[in-house]
Amino acid sequence: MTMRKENELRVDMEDWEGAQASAQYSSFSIGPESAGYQLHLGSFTGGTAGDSLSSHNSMKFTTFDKDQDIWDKNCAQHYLGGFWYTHCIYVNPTGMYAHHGSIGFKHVYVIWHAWKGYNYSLKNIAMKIRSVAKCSCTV
Ligand SMILES: [Ca+2]
Repeated sequence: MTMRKENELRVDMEDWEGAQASAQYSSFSIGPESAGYQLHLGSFTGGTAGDSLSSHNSMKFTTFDKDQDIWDKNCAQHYLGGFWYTHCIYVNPTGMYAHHGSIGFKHVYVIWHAWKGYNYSLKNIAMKIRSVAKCSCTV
C-alpha cells in the first residue's frame, strides 16, 4: 500500500491520565519483502510527543522468527513485539499492552521514549498515514 503513493505519517498516543500527544513525519513508506520491509521515514515535522521514530529509520522489520535488527540478539524476542528495531528500541508500539505499572518487566511495554521514557506503558498508540496531495495541474 505504501509503495504506490507518497504518504505522510502522524502518530497519535495517549497516556493513562488522558493526556494526548502526537508526532508527525513528512513521509513514510516501507520497502519490499526482498529488502526486509525496510522503513523509509521522512523528517520529523512536529508534535508534542517528540521524535523517537527517526532513530528507527532505515531499519528492517524484525519479528520473533525473523531477526533483521542490528543487535546481536533478536530484539523482537527480547522486547516482545515486532518492529523496525535497531538495538533495540526508542519506540515499541507492538510491545506488551498493560496498564502502567501492572507488570514487572521493564522496557517491554508500548513505548514512545521521547514522551514518556522507557518505563511507561502507553494506553493508546496509532500510526496513521495519508496521501500527500501533489498537484500536477496545468493552467
Ligand atoms: Ca539481531
